[in-house]
Amino acid sequence: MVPVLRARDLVIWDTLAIVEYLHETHQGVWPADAIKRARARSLAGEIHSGLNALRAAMPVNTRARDRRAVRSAEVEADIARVKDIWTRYPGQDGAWMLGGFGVVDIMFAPVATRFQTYGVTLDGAAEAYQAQLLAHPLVVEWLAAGAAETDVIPILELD
Ligand SMILES: N[C@@H](CCC(=O)N[C@@H](CS)C(=O)NCC(=O)O)C(=O)O
Repeated sequence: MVPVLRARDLVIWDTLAIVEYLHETHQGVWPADAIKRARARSLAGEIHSGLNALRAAMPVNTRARDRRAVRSAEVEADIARVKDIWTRYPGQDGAWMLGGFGVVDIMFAPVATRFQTYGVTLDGAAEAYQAQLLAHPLVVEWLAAGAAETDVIPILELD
């Protein structure tokens, strides 16, 4: 499974374990302020272990467009929750989710690409945040790496 971080002899195979390792070895991974850090960890937790209907119905497929996902009531509720988060947090304290660009923004990037893939439209602050996230240099680099892949995973190719 991905993601995996290999750091010398160390292999770390869980997203939050990777983030915590990076936090212990680098500056600026989580917000410096304890309250913002707690909020950031709560939001990251929603991606790691929440928004389950959205994640199941809309597998990440960054190269695809105009794909149709079944939008059950549970999926719509998850989409509404993402819209709420993207309307409420960015801009409160700088352009990104909780101050500087960080873990929470990175963890929501695969949601931004899902909305592109499955034609989920946004408006207002949520739309602006999605566009800004998709234009971040690290996200652009990640999407370019995906575009260069030639493998296709059939179960992720919804019509
Ligand atoms: N707890 C793990 C879950 C990782 C996970 O589910 N990875 C998925 C993609 S997001 C994967 O690699 N799926 C490939 C597979 O199931 O074969 C984490 O958050 O890092």
